[in-house]
Amino acid sequence: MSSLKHFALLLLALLLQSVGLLAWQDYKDYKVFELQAHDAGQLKMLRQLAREKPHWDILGSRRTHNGLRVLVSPTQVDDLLALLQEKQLEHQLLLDDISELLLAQREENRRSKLRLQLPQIDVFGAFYTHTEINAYLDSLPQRFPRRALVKQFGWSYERRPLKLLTISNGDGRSNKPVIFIDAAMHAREWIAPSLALYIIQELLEKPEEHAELLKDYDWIIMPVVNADGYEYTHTDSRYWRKTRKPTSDPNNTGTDLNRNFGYMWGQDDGSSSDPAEEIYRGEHAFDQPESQVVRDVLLTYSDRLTFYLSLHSYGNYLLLPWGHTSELPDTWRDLHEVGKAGADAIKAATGTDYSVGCSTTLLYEAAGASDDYAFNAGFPISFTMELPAGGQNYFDPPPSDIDRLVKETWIGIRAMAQKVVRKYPIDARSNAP
Ligand code: 0X9
Ligand code: ZN
Repeated sequence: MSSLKHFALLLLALLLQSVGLLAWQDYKDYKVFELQAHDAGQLKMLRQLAREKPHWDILGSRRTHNGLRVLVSPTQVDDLLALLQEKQLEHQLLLDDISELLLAQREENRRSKLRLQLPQIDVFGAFYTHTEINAYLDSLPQRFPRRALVKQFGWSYERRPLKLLTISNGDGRSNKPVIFIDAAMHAREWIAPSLALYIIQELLEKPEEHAELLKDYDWIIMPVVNADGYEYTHTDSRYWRKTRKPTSDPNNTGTDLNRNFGYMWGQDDGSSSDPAEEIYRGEHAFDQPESQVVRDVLLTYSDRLTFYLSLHSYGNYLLLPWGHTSELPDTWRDLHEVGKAGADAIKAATGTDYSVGCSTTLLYEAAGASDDYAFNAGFPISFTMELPAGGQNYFDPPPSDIDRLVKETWIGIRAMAQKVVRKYPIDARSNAP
C-alpha cells in the first residue's frame, strides 16, 4: 500500500476514534501463519494444538490442503514459533500485519453503502449489519404485500429483534410445506447473510422464473441468527465466531451456537465445555436465546418443514447428517441425491467443486449443531452448506467478491430446492415422509 494511502487510512481511523465510533480491535501487527500437516497424524496434532491454544485464533483448517491458518497477536508470536520448532511443523508467514487489510476492507464497505439509502440495499456492493438487514426486511411487506411477511421470533441476548421473512407466491394457500434457510450462526461468516439477502431478492423479484419453487412451498429465511456476534464483527472484532452472552468464566464471552442445539448435545468430540474455546457448547443445550429461536422456528413449522439449510463458510461442502457420528442415516441416499443436484449444478455453471457427504466423515465430528437437530426433529432433508473461502483469511471475501459467490451458490441452492419440491410433492407429503 502506498504511504499516502496508508496515511489517509490512518487519519480516517483517528477521526473515527476521536468521535467515539471506534471500539474496533484494529489487529495491529497481528500475523497470519499457515501451518502445514504432511500426514493425518500431523493434521490431528494441529487440530489438537488449536484446541489447547484458544488464545490463538484458528481461522479454520485449510480443509483442502491439510493445513491450518492461525491469527496471532504480536505478543504470542514467539510462543507459536517455539512450539512449531519443537514439533517440527512446517509453517509460513502469510501476513505480517493484518490491520491494514481490515481497515481497507472496512473502508470499501463503508464507501459502497453511501450509494444507497436504507432500507434500500445493494447486496453485491457491501456487507450489511444486522440493524441494516432488519430495516431492509421490514420494508419488504410494503413492497410485496401478498408475498412477504416479516415475523419476529424472539430477542438476542443483547435484545436485538430476531426476525425472519416468509416468502410465498401470494396465491393465498396456507400451510404449504416449508424450506427454511438460516445464516450467520457464526458471526464472522459474512458471506452467508449476503447470500440469504440475494435469495430473498431472487424469490421476490423474479416470481415467474422461480414459479416452480414457490408453487407448493413457502420459503422462510433468517439472514442473521447470531445477531449480537455478527454486529460485534462489524463494530469490534472481525473474526468473532460465538455469541455475546457472558459465560461462567469472566474472561470468556460467548457460546458456539452450532454446538448448543439439544440433540446429542454435550459430546466431547468436536464440542467443548471450556468457555475459552471457539467450540464452547454452553452450560446446557439451548441456553442461548438465538438457538432457542431457531429451535422454535423449527418446531413451529415441524409438520410443514421439508428442507432445512444452514448457511456457513467456508470449505465448499454440502454436509448431510450426521455431524455427531459417522454412522449414516437410513435415508442418506435421499439426502445425497439432493446435495448432489446442488453440487452438479454449481459445477456445470462455474466449474467450482463442492463435496457432498456426511458431516463427520467429510469434515469432523461435532455434536449439538442445528442440522442434526433439524434432521432428528423429522425434516427429511437437512444440510449445512459451507460456502467458498474468500479474502486473505477465508472468512473475509472483499465486497467485490459478493456478486460471484452469491450467484454461484444460489445456482446450487435452486437446484437442491427443485429436487426437493419434485421429490416431495405436496400430495405425497400428506402421507410421507
Ligand atoms: O463447525 C461447524 O459448526 C461448521 N463449520 S464452520 O467452519 N462454519 O464452523 C460445520 C457444521 C457441520 N454440522 C455438524 N457437525 N453437525
Ligand atoms: Zn460456521
